[in-house]
Amino acid sequence: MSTLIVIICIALLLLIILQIGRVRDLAKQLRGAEEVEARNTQMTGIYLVAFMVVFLVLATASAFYYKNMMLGYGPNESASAHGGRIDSMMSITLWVTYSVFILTHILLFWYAFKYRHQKGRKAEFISHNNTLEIVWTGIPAIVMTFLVISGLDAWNDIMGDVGVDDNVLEIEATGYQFAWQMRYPGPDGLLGRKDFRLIEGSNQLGQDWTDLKNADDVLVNDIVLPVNQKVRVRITAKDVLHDFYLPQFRVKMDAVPGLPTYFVFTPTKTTKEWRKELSKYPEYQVPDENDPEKMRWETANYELACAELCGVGHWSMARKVTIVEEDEYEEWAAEQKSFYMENIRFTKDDPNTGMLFPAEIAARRAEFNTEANTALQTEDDADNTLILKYVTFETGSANLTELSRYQLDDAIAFLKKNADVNSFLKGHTDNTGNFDSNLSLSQRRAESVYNYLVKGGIAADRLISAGFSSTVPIDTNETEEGRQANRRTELYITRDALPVIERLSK
Ligand SMILES: [Cu+2]
Repeated sequence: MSTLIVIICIALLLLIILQIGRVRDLAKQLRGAEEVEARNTQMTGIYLVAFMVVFLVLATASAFYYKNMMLGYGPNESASAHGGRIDSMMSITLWVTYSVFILTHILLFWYAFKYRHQKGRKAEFISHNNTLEIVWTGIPAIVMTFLVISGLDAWNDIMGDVGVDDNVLEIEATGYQFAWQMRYPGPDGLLGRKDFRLIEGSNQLGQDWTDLKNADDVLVNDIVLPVNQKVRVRITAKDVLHDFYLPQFRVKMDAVPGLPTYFVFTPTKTTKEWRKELSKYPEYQVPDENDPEKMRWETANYELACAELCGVGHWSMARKVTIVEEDEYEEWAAEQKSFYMENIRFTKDDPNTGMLFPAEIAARRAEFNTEANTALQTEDDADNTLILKYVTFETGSANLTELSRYQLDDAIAFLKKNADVNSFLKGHTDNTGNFDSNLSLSQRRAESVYNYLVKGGIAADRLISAGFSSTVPIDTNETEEGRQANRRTELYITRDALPVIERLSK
């Protein structure tokens, strides 16, 4: 229906134009063609000049009216150290093109009026004019040179990498369909090695766990950064092209599978400061659509987006970016958990089970000392049995594993510090296999620990050891977990005399 109306309107319009033409022809015949023609050209010239004035005024006014939507103006001021430079280049280019736009349009319309057809006036014939050629080639060339050179200079500055001595926080962004995976370096400040061949269900980034720099790396979805800190973002992608885009920071770089890129920038405004600035603008003084209790400026967040049309879920790649003060950042960083420690450590994927990290050694020591001191504090000695859960043996033998020494060293240190404490080492097994061989094994294992302590400088008269085979289970022997709990070495500590051992036998 509406199409029909439009077609009819166009037909009527054409008809009107046709009729006007006819009226003019008639008028010409009546008044003399030349006079009518002269008047017409004059009127056309005047109309053109009037149109020029209205057009240029409206164009300028609308630019001012919408200036808060332009880069670098109003709420769109940049929030990074280099961003102002990009904005000022945009601004300079805008002013240059605007001046040329105004000038050329004034000339265009004014000349159309000034050089309109007039009776008896003849056009001047100019074959060539060197001055004009120089002016209209020279001026644009100079302006372009200025724009291009200052642009190149800014480009080199902004796209440059970090120096050797720079204090830089390096993080990593990996784009995939359809999200960003952010990786932080953890307390060591270094990102661990990656290899795409290691990517699997439990290792989405392909981190190489044999590289210990990976051990404290943190994986998060949203970005948190300290203000005024130089940040280097390693940018990469797992599947298709994405683009790491932080609009408010003027950061934009393609994320290309197989080709690592980077961007170095320094955020200069915290989210809080930015929100405060936004609160000055009417467009932010309206209730937020998603949270009508609050104003738009109160809920505004910096964002990370994907600026490459990468597939159907492209829109969902937006992530929150929060810029905070240095101490707030430290607090946040301290709360983050290492992906490796939480998900990989001591699982089948962990290649480092043969060693302990300093933090683990310290934690186990603290745990042991707390347990031992608590046990000694109570009058009753019945609860003085400590399970040495990190003391383990090679399968079927009494040879201590490499990692057992940490807890045994803790025990030695504890006994040295508490010289009045005696201890009884007890070996236990589960109920699989022959009772006698279990008894012998449990005795030899307890002795192994005994020997280690004596070697470590604990007087032999403060120690006794015995094996109990499977006679003292602390868990069921029906499950593997239960049996594992039953296979154990215990350290009984007391300030009293040690009991006389009744050796178990058949
Ligand atoms: Cu994308």
